[in-house]
Amino acid sequence: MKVKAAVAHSAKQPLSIEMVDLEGPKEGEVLVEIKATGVCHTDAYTLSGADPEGLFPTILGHEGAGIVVEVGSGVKSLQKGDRVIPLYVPECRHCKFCLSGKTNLCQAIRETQGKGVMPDGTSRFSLDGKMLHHYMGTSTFANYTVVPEIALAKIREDAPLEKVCLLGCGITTGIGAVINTAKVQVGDNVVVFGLGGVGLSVIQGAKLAGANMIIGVDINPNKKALGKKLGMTNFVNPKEIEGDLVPYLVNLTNGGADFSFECIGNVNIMRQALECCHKGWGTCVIVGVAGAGEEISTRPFQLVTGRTWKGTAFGGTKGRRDLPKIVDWYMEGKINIDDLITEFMPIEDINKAFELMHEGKSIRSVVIF
Ligand code: NAD
Ligand code: AHE
Ligand code: ZN
Repeated sequence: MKVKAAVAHSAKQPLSIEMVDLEGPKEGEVLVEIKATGVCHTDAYTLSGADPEGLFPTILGHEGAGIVVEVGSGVKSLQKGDRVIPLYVPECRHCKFCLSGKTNLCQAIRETQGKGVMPDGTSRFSLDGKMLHHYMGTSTFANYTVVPEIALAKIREDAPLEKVCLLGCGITTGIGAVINTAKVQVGDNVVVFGLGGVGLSVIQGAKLAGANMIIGVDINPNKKALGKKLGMTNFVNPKEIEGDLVPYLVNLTNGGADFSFECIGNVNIMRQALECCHKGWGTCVIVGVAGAGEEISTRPFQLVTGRTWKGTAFGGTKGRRDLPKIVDWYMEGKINIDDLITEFMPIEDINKAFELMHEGKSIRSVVIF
């Protein structure tokens, strides 16, 4: 079938709206009509050319929601009409990783996903007879996409897809980083670096967890108001303080953060995020995605003296198990999605979403098909 997609022909070029060819679902696959998709910083990161797994031409997008149109042979858990959120971290429930109970990082299809193809090694998308790569196993910048059954979370019918699409990445990642990865406890002091869709959701997660101080750090002063609304207790603009940021934060938290979260993707800030943690027990959670070839460093003494560096993908969330519950939280008013949406737009305007992100003028743009 012909579908409308925003095609990334090569790195650093604007997306091009095209009618592309999409093959139907094969065994274990599902055809989904995407109704809405958010634009995450990771889409911009891959488009920038900094992603070692960035393959072109491709159809980006990994923060979508839609409706099942057709299921391939062998698909048992989904049927036509089901509301779904595509998962870039699938949940096969059979692999060593799924069965470990220690991680959400299902590896059943990770290799082919990283190569931009479906589990059978081929792509369902093409343009003028030339193969287009899938992206993160989801490719939600198209009004129809094909996704493996194990990479779809079925959600309740009454959830507004133009809102809950953001649970496909940024909001779930931020809240999950706090609850699943850090396991923040009542009374903890938390520092969040970068107040985009992810960092602001760390703030909401920290508030839900009962944190004491929730300190937001961002160089964009316009992030302060929404941070405060979501539960931030202190805002720090590194450009406005006197002296170095790390001692400033250690002093502000009376010894250091119990937990810090890097939600930018900047390796220099990752170091500051570790070093502002409390001696003896503070933990820094890396959420931001850094470019190819970049590395983090610190004095090993920082670790010897009890600080921990860890990371999180999709906030440690097992999508098929957890997303229905997180959608319920939204429907019950426990988490805020609406205030993080700064723009709705048609797919024809998707390049504007990237511009707004780079100009610091958006939190999340949502494309509605
Ligand atoms: P975003 O662009 O919306 O937000 C980034 C924020 O960081 C902005 O508010 C910006 O002003 C701020 N910032 C930039 N440089 C800064 C600096 N030097 N000091 C302080 N603040 C600074 O991005 P997002 O969509 O919220 O994503 C954040 C990061 O998380 C990205 O790297 C993204 O790729 C990554 N991410 C990771 C996961 C995961 O599963 N690990 C999931 C989603 C996103
Ligand atoms: N392809 C990059 C890594 C990108 C990355 O870290 N992706 C995160 C999700 S970001 C969502 O906005 C993730 O889930 N990683 C786990 C995984 O298995 O990819 C690279 O550096 O190669
Ligand atoms: Zn994302």
